[in-house]
Amino acid sequence: MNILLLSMPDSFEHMPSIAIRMPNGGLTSLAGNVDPHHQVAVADLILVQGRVRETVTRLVSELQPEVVGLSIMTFQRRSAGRIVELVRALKPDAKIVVGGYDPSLAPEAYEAWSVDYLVRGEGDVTFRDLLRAIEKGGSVDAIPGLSVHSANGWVHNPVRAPHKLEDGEVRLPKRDARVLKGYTMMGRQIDVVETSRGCTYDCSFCSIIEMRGRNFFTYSFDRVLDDIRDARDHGARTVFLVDDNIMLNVHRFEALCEAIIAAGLNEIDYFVQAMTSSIANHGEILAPLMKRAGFRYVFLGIENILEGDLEFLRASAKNQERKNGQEMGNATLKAIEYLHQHDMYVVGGLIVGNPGDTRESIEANLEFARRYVDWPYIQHPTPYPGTPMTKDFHKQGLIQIDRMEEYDGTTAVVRTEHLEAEEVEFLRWKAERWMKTRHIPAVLRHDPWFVLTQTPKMLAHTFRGSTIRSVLGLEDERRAFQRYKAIRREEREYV
Ligand code: B12
Ligand code: SF4
Repeated sequence: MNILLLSMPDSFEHMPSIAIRMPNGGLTSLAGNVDPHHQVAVADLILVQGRVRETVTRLVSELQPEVVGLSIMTFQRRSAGRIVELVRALKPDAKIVVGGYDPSLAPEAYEAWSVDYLVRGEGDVTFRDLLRAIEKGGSVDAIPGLSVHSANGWVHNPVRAPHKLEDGEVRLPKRDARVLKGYTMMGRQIDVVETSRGCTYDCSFCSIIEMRGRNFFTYSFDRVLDDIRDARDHGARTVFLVDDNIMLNVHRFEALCEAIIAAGLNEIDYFVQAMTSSIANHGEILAPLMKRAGFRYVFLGIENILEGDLEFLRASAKNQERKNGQEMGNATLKAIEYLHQHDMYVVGGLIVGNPGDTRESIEANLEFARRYVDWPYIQHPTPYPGTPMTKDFHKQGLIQIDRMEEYDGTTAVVRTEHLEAEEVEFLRWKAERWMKTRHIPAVLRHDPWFVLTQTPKMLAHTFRGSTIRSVLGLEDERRAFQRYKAIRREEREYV
């Protein structure tokens, strides 16, 4: 069968598509796990953000897919709905399947859509089984993890247990299935690689636990190294390790760094998401090893520098520094110190706008980011479907916006007990633009051509809505912020 898999075009403030366009790892994993006789095409629509309709129309007409699959995050739901309508109009007999975080966590939102199947949780085996059933005209009743749109409404089959990755059940992703080009991380081709799935923490804002429960499964190093080689052979010079929590087993992560070095794969730049506690508590050994293995950017889930906010986010434990088993306090500064000592850059993940936040507590976090992080990745708490945080926000009546396309993490959709959502966003927006400019010299040293050719566009993006007058203080910055909000609203019309 011909199969077309699409990831959505929507991006958010910290991933401007001028500079960062990453492949969707889920879709290439699906492509690698279907039976080999199928023709699978993967199209990451982030690569054609300004030409979505034309591209989908062309692909459907060229490939004549019998099955079309869409991978959807919550803030991409509206675009996904429009793409489903387009595909339905172009090829009414195609079976349409939706999967990923949003369909898994909010299946009820898809009930009225013109889609045939919804895959909940990991899709590698569920999708393979579904294709087998469609091809043979067999029953889909016994496929765990699948929801089926029948004449009498939706039937939700039982959940599928998370895949045990060590046993080879999940095969390598198939990068050859990609039909669009242009993946980049500031001028260098980027790819994504998984080494594990899952996490055993339960931060209140994170969708991962609702998606798959609290568990942690790992791929063998042989498989991981093969995957990195495959990414490199397909042109990648930067690899993002997309594990939910790669630092959960620090000793395994150390061994992974050693394995990358031994395999000579350390000429690649690596980007990873890390827990501050792991880096702070093991930094002496870990940080120099990471540097040798090629790690360049480390996204630190700092979340917040204030204890009260960390408690609300249920993120205190993963931000705890320990010595000889004793709790020593917040691990953040220690972790940053280790990374900086070894010339790695800190992408500072902070969440501001929590229920108890005042102007002063938000400013304290912004000041921290200004002083210590190399690239700010400051977000607002966002009530994604099914998370404990969402329940809290509903209970407290703090949700101000329910338009899902605005749930992108940098649009404040909830208020605090003291500040309106829009005020929270204004504070972040005002501070963060300037922080981003400070990283230009570091990128210039690494990727001079990218900086020389793309800086005007990048600055125009970062400062969109601002004018010379507003930058010089001759115009109220709130007016510039309102212009930014209006531009952002227009940008969201991807389809
Ligand atoms: C890597 C990652 C990113 C990367 C790369 C994204 C990319 N291009 O793939 C970057 C850094 C860019 C990113 C950014 C964002 N991300 Co992100 N990201 C992740 C992360 C860590 C891993 C995702 C991954 O690759 N997993 C590995 C693959 C194999 O698994 P998978 O994608 O889940 O796919 C499987 C199933 O979902 C299913 N499936 C998926 N699609 C489909 C489609 C079909 C048809 C079928 C059948 C099955 C299926 O089968 C796949 C194979 O088993 C997750 C999870 C986490 N712990 O934080 C968050 C996560 C997905 N991101 C999230 C969010 C919110 C964002 C942002 C909006 C803001 C942010 N928090 O940073 C931005 C927006 C991105 C943008 N487009 O601009 C949320 C999504 C929540 C939600 N309910 O939608 C998550 C869950 C994190 C969280 N906060 O809880 N992200
Ligand atoms: S540690 Fe990371 S992956 Fe695990 S629950 Fe918290 S935010 Fe999610």
